[in-house]
Amino acid sequence: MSNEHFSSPKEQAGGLPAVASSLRHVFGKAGVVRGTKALLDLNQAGGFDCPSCAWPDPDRDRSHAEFCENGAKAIASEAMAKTIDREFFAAHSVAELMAQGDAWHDLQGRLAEPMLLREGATHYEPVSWEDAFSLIAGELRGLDSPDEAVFYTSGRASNEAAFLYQLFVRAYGTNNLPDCSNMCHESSGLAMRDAIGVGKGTVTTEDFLEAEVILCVGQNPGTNHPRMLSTLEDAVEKGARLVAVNPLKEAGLLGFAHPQHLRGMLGNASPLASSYLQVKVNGDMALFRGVAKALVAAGTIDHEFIRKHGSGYEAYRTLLVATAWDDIEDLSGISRDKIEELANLMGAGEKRLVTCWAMGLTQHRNAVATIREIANVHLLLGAIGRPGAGLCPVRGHSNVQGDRTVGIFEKMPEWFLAALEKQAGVPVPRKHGYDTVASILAMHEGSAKVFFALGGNFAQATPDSAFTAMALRKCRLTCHVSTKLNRSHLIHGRLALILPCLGRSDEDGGQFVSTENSMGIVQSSQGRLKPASEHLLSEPEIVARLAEATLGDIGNIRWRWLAADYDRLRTWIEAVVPGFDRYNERIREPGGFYLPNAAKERIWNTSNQRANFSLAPLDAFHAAPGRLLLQTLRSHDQFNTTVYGLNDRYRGISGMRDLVFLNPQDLTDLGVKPGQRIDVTSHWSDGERHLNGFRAIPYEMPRGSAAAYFPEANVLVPVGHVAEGSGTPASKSIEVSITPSQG
Ligand SMILES: Nc1nc2c(c(=O)[nH]1)N[C@H]1C(S)=C(S)[C@@H](COP(=O)(O)OP(=O)(O)OC[C@H]3O[C@@H](n4cnc5c(=O)[nH]c(N)nc54)[C@H](O)[C@@H]3O)O[C@H]1N2
Ligand SMILES: Nc1nc2c(c(=O)[nH]1)N[C@H]1C(S)=C(S)[C@@H](COP(=O)(O)OP(=O)(O)OC[C@H]3O[C@@H](n4cnc5c(=O)[nH]c(N)nc54)[C@H](O)[C@@H]3O)O[C@H]1N2
Ligand SMILES: [Mo]
Repeated sequence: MSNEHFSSPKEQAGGLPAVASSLRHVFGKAGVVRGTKALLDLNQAGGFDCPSCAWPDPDRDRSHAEFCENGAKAIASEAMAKTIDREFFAAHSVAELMAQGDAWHDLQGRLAEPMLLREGATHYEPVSWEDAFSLIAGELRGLDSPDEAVFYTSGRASNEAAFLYQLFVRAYGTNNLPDCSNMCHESSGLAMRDAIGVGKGTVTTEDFLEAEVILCVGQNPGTNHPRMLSTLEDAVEKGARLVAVNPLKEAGLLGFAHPQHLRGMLGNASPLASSYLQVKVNGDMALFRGVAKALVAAGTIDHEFIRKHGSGYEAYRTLLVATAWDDIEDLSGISRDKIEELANLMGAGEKRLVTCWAMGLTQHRNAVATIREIANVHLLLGAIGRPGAGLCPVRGHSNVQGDRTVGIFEKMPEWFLAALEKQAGVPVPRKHGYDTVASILAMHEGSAKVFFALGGNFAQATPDSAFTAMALRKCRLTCHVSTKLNRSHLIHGRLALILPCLGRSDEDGGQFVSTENSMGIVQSSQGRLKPASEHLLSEPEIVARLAEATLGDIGNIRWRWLAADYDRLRTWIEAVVPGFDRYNERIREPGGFYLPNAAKERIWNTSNQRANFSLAPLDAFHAAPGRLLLQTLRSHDQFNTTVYGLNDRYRGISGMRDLVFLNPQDLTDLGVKPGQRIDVTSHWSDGERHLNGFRAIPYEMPRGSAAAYFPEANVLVPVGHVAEGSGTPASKSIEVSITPSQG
């Protein structure tokens, strides 16, 4: 096709092309009137929270258009007036739908009525809500143990929906509550809880403006958190030095032309990163250990902080001394000079350092150890719990952090379970549940038989696509609460159900919900668009009716009464989760409220009540000679598994997703020409996995590395290859070999 091509990557993000792209998506899909209404309400006090990412809105001075290009795409996709109903499903068999691509699925429109796929049927058929709930309830009650059911959550569910959902699941009798966070920031949460006693970031946007140095590690904000670029631009203007750590040159880290400021519209970009370290894939642990070694050698550390708050410093110092620079340089791919330069920058001045990171760190085998190494550097500098300094894991889904806060976790701590039990007046199980990977394994071996999902696209988002598909197909029932058609509806169990729900931008009987962003701010979100179909139910109502059908009212729980008024749900959250005092009152204040964060106050809720250095052996994931290390990443035209289009503008890609980025010299050594088709094989202890006929695209990145788009490349990710401790699929360290395609 003539519109498929690749060219040089861009050196800045934003600008007029971003505005043009926003408008094309919004007006093209949602229509001019719905599109304009949605955009005007987006991220405004009293409006709805953007479903695209978890970056916070400015505390004050919200512009009339507080959205970004990719937020606009998310809204355009959700606010589509076009619907898919019984006629659509009668016209297209499941097999036909399976043959279509993810972008086509998204274009078909909003799911409009509950649909059932009977055993052996080729087509989905309509079903009433009542019958749908009694069918699921029957299946759930028919299991030998509640632990034979799995209840997945994706991070768009509101606090209210998520709280009610976990209450139902636990009252039913299991902690099998895997969520997208298992594949996302689980490694960050675990590392931070052990180091500083909270699993969340410790900074606010104000801290960015006071920082001297900001590190952006393993993150592509130009595409995935575009509103973060305006915060970075402001910080750089105020004098902060931004250092990017990324194997790939990403346009959004190089420069930013603010699409809502005249200067930016005219294409005048502000330079962002003052230095760009093209670390080897998975070389970050070595890089940060090198920084720590240099800081300790130079003596530019905060002795008082370490003495007063730290634990394990002496042993860590011994470890640093014993680590050879040769190993650090070899594993990180960054020279000692450059590492010392970075350490000098951090150790100078008042050590106001903010470190941000995302999936480039969390999805590796040693992810937890890598993030602990970053925490070590912050502890050396005392760069935590004071203005302009702290740790900032940049969350993905818009309410993934809130879902965790209100109980979506397969191993919630005892204090939460005890408080929930007391409030609900029903026993709550204590045995830990399955996380995402454990759920796949359990379904595959037949010990989990019902799969229920509150949002998301489990079949596409999870690793090892063929293995996971087999796991889902073994289930007695797969059931999805969804807004849009996706592949998880098509890779189904013996019976399958699609339960269509309201989205963020939809009017919900005048009620509002609440979400928590990446910085621990809880805010209200109220949609105002007329729902795409009269048959849609809100997520809380779906959960309540299912719970009622399955369990009836029990203990203190009157399901439908609770869900009928979200203030009641918030009262329950307040009773169970600390930090939500006067929830109903404070959520009505413009901008919402901050949840408490002990580490910000230098209170360490760790086992020893101190901030802990970690002492992990230095390592990096190695590919065998002749093989490469492949990472899976997002293009500019997708939200996770929702594919909006086939371009990746900043990386110079048009009209295609079936590609692998490679270092130009590696391409030559492989005997492959730019654009030529290649076969990719991943290697793991249990055998090989294949992705054939993709195109080789030259890109500036360290030798020996490769990158391909998620979800297509998930076929290559072995289900057993996970981050140690957190269980997050290591989908950014896949060992592969590449050969020219045959034929
Ligand atoms: N438009 C849009 N917005 C989104 C999403 C989306 O799909 N589309 N997804 C949302 C979600 S759920 C999430 S979690 C976030 C994801 O946000 P990101 O983490 O930015 O997403 P990825 O595309 O996975 O990008 C990973 C980045 O890490 C780099 N990287 C890979 N391996 C390494 C490594 O070993 N070391 C270092 N230093 N860097 C590495 C890659 O080159 C890439 O720049 O975005 C959220 N926002
Ligand atoms: N190889 C590889 N795999 C990855 C990643 C990677 O970088 N590489 N990233 C991982 C990460 S960070 C994440 S977070 C996961 C994402 O995993 P998921 O959260 O499971 O996937 P999404 O693509 O975000 O889910 C999209 C679907 O959610 C539904 N949806 C959208 N809005 C709503 C709503 O308001 N309510 C309901 N009920 N449904 C809604 C729509 O039907 C849509 O099709 O993928 C992970 N998988
Ligand atoms: Mo994520």
